[in-house]
Amino acid sequence: MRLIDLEPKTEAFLADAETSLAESPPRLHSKHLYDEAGSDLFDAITRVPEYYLTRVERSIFETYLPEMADAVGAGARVVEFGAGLGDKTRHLIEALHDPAEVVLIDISKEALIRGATGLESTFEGLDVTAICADYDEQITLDASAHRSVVFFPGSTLGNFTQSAAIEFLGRQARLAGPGGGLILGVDLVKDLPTLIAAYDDAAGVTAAFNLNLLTRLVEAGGQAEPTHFKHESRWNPVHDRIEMHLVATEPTSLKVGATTLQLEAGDSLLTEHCHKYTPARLDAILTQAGWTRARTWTDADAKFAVIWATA
Ligand code: AVJ
Repeated sequence: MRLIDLEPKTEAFLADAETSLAESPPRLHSKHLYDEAGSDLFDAITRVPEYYLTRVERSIFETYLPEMADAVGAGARVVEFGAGLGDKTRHLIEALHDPAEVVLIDISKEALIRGATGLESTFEGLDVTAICADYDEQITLDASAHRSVVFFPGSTLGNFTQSAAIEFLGRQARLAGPGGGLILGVDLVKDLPTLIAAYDDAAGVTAAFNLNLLTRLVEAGGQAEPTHFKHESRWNPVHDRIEMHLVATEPTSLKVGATTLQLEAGDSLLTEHCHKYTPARLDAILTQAGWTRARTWTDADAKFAVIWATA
């Protein structure tokens, strides 16, 4: 296994919070949700009944992996954004015809090394490279005779605004090069109650995930009163996205570095947005990024889609 270390300087959570809380409207960035406790909570979210995304995507892969393997073709270089720890990566590699190489890209070095080492020991003879880098980084790969296929499952694209999604996928089109491919998992627009519940489960796991951000802020040395907030999932119809908010239930203040923020009951902090796509909106993004959608695999209720696009 080869490790290429482009890890950015740890952007201090506090410094980032100091800036983002001073924005209007105030916010905290979703990337900070995934500390150790947050990653465990997200893992638990994927198992609550309301959060259909992981389950439905898995069923699509189970049904259509052979078709995906045919679309990808033999001898591919798979470039995955994510640590490659899960079943998704293993099942994809297993299904592909003679995969040549896997490149994993992730910001979390520890998870990355674990994922890369695991793949290497599972698939003998597979060439595994791990790149520790931010998704914002323009990654360049050695020239290769192999077709490069970017793998970006899990609807993680949904965290990007439309312009950021175009930028990200545009970089991946340049990375894959002409003839390269993309396997992308995206969540689709659907009825509101289903969407709202997926981000506000009855057991309160998503609420705990969101509120953990305030606990983290206090642990890092900021001042906040987590008990003065509640979790809310809201639909934003302008951007077709679910937004997670931390809503003040009483007047409260936050203080981080030079930023002091006074909130009244009902005021909120935006912590994450999860875009949902229609085929038309997805195509607009893909086209502007240099991709052409060639295949779409979906479940019987068209909740989620896995698409195959070519550069
Ligand atoms: C990890 C970004 C795919 O948006 O569905 C789940 C994150 N946040 N519940 C999503 C999340 C709250 C998740 N992604």
